[in-house]
Amino acid sequence: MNTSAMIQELKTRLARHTAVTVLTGAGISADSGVPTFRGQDGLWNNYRPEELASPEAFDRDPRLVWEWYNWRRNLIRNCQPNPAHYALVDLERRGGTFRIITQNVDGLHTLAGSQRVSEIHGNIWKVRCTRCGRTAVNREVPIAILPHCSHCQGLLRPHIVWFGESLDPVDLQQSHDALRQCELLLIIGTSGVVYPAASFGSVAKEHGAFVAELNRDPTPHSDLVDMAIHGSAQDLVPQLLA
Ligand code: BV8
Ligand code: ZN
Repeated sequence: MNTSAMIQELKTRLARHTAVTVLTGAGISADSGVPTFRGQDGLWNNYRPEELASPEAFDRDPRLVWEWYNWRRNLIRNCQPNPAHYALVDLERRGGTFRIITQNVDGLHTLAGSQRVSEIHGNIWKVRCTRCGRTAVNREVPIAILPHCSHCQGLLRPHIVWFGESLDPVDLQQSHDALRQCELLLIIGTSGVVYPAASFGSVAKEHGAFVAELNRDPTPHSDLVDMAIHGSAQDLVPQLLA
């Protein structure tokens, strides 16, 4: 099936189905100028993830980790949602059961206006106290290094799920409910290598959903999903609603 025939089939399914779940990754924000993690120009090409995105790295050198997050906060604050983010806002407004599960920490889905969003890897604009656990929104760029909690003076860390850390149980529950309930799962712009999100396509499929992947490049899941469409998210996603 060629791309336009696949888009047409997805449009028909979207019009018919009342339970839709969307899993997004860095690829949906790439067109907004947020660097992806892997592949050419990926963030991880210059930095080893375990050196920066892990609790061990933060224990060893919190200053280095905060400098990396400051650099990313500075990049992301100038980025705006793109047509793919806005198309998902329109999709939610059509009504029915809907949830976006995003691995992105940039906050662009909510900035675009999406309501039902589970940010399963956290949010770069939130901080959390390593002593008392309080979370807060903090949009300072650069954030003072090293930032401290106004309640207990504990060291603040990014409110982000690092490698080796568990996801928030509420986010996990919302995600699993959405994967079990949906008739259609759209997987947009993720390389599908980071767990547990990498297993979400199979979970939805086991529960009977039609699973479609929209990605610029093939992924390890392209042969397992019901449909894989290649192209940029900002071109493809709006076409589904046109
Ligand atoms: C956990 C935070 C329980 C940093 C991130 C061995 C086997 C299986 C699992 C494991 C294992 N060893 C360790 C694990 C567990 C580990 C894991 O999955 N590791 C992998 C790498 C093997 N997972 C965890 O630790 C998770 N927790 O499992 O808890 C537990 C606890 C302890 C011990 C065991 C289990 C926590 C994972 C959280 C990781 N946090 N980031 C930060 O953001 O500051 S990961 C990082 O990757 C980002 O969050 C990112 O969201 C995520 C996924 O990446 P993608 O979004 O997919 O981005 P990527 O660049 O890879 O791909 C972009 C895609 O877009 C590409 O396909 C590209 O082609 C496409 N694209 C590009 N441009 C476009 C486009 N598509 C469309 N349009 C475009 N324009
Ligand atoms: Zn505190």
